[in-house]
Amino acid sequence: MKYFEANFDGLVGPTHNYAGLSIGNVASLSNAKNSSSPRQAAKQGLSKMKALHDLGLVQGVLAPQERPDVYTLRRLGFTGTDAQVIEKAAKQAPAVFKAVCSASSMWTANAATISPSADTADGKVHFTPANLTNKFHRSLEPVTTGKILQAMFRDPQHFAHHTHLPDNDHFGDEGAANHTRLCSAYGKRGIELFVFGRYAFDSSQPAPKRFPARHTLEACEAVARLHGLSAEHVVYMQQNPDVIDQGVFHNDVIAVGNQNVLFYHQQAFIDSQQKLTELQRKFGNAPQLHLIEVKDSEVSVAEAIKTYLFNTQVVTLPGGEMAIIAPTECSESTAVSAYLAALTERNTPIKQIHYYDVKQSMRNGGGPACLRLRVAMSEQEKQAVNQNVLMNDALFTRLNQWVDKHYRDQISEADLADPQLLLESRTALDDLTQILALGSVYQFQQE
Ligand code: SUG
Repeated sequence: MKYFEANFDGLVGPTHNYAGLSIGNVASLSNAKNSSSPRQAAKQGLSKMKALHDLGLVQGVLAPQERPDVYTLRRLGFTGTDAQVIEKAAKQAPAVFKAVCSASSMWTANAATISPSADTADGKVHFTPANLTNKFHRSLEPVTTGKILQAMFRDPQHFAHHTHLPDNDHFGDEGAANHTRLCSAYGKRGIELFVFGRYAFDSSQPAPKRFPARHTLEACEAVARLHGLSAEHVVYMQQNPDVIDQGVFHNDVIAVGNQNVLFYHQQAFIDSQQKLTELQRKFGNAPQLHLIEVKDSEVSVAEAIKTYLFNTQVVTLPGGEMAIIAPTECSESTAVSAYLAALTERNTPIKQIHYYDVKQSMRNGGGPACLRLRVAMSEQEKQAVNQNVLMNDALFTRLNQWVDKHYRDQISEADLADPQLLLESRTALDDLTQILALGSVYQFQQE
C-alpha cells in the first residue's frame, strides 16, 4: 500500500496582525504594533501550499478561527451587542482585546499532536489538539481546532480524536511543534520524539530563567498514553533551557526531522549525547539514521532564530530525494545559505533547497514549519479525509479569489476595534466552510 506524509497548512485568518503577544518569541515582540497585511499573508501561505502540491506532495488546508473572539469577551464580563462588546473591551481592556483578535491559529504546527496508524495500539490515526495554555491568545484555540480536525478527519474507522489536555500550565502542550516522528518509511512503525521545556511536578529539574518553557514532560507522556504508543518507540528529550532563554520558544525553532533524518543545532537539547544514543538504539540501523548536527561555529543560535534555519520543512519528494523548504530569510543570510548549499553535497538524503516568502507570518515568529501540521497516512486513510480540504489547482484559485473578496489589505491596531471586521470575518468563514465542506464548525454558525 502507498503511504504519504500530508502537510495541512493553516490558512491565515482575516485579522492577521502584529500585537506583540508572545513573550519569549523574539519576532512577535519586535514587530509589535507594525501594521500587517492579512491579504498578503494569506496569499503567501497559499503560494507555499500550492508549491508543495506542485512538488508532488499531498497538501491540505486547515481553516482559521473566528476572531475577534466575542464569546471569550462575554465570559470576561463584557455585555451588549457584539459591536458593544468589542467597543467596551477595546476601550476598557485593550491588552485583553488584542489577544482575542489574534489570527494565531494559522500556526498549525501548534494545532495538535498526531500519531499515524503505524505507531498506535489500535491502528488508527490519533489526534490530540494542543491546549496552548502558556499564552492566553493561543489558549482560545483548542476547542475549535478539535471541531475543525473532526470535520476534516471524520471517519471513526480510521481516525481517533481526543480532547485537549487539562487547561493548566502543568499540562502545557504546544502540539506538533515539539514532536517529531522518525521512521524508515511513512507506513512503518516510527519513533516518536517528544520534546519538552520543563518538568511540571519537579522544580529541582533544569528550567529556563528568562522566558517560559511552554511544554511539559507530563503533557508529552499524557499524549503518548492517549495515542497508545509503546514505550520502546518513544523518546522524550528536554530542550536546553539556555536556548529557550535566547528565544527558542518551540523545539521546531531549533530542530526538525523527517523519516531517517534529524536536523538540529548543537545547543538544542539537554543530555544530547545520551538521548541521541537512545534514539539511535530505538531507531535501529536499517536504514541509517542521519543525525545532522549544526555546530555553533557553523550557525549561531541567534542566526538560527533570525533566519529560522530549523523552522524549515524537510520533505521527501516523490522520487525519494529529500528537500528543505526554507523561508527566504535563510537565503538572505550568508552563513545559512552557504550551510544549506553545502548540505546538499553531503552524504545525507537532503538534496534540494527551496525558498519561499512567508514574511507576513515570519514577523510573528511563524516560519514554514510553524504553518504546517503533518499527518502520515495510507492511501486508504487519505481517501477517508474530507477531500474538499486537499489542495489542487482549482482549490488554489478558489481560495485566492476568496481572499481577494473578503480580506483587507492592511490592518493596524486601531482597525481591530472596527465591529465591521467581525462581520467581514464571519462572512468569509461562512463562505469558507462551504468551500471546504466543513459543516458548522464556528460558534456564530450555531446561533
Ligand atoms: O505561539 N506567535 C506564535 C508563533 C507560533 C510559531 N509556531 C511554531 N514555532 N510552531 C506563538 O508565539 C504572535 C502573535 C502576535 O504577537 O501578534 C504569536 O502568537
